[in-house]
Amino acid sequence: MLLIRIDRQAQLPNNAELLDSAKVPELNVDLTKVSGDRFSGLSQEKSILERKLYFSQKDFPAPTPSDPKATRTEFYITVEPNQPKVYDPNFKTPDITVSEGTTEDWIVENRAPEVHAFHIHQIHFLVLNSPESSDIGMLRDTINVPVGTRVKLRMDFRGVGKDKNTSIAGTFVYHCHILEHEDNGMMAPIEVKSLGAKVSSSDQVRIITPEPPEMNTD
Ligand SMILES: [Cu+2]
Repeated sequence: MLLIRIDRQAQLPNNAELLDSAKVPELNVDLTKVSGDRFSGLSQEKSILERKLYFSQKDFPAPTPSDPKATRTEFYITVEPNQPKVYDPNFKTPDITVSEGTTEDWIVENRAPEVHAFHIHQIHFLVLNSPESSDIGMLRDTINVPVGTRVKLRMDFRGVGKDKNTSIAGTFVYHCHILEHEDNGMMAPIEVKSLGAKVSSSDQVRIITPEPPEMNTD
């Protein structure tokens, strides 16, 4: 199985948490030449659903004796038509539920006054559109979304590869890759429902985790 991890995060303003992955050499993938792995043919897949997500944030007064004008900021990543809320680690219901075996197109907008970076665990996406033209056509798990712009991503929930030894079923998170934002609410859970019948009991099912060891919640 070929695992492709592509990170281009050096341009992030707050990259203290990203030093390790920033050293990962960039990998340019010719999609037409990728075959026999779980990313094969993603550009030709038909998206079953388009979702719109957006980054936003809100400041609240948080005066202290030394700084009566101090504020704190809540950060949100929201899927329409939900209302913005900070991440609840004790969530009962995931914000998004998808079926393994599908692909979806997600538009991620930045409606906040600063840059945010969309990052998802467990899967990768194909960048269909981005204000950064060099992002387009790349397989990524992280992408910068500059202020007032949007990206369009083909999310690869196909999971079970042709060799049927991989599965991405389960619950995991997507979040802003800037640590301060993620820690202050900009994260949400997604559940990938198992393909079930398509994976027989004789198949060896293994959860793959494309995340390298990183600091903090990643
Ligand atoms: Cu952010």
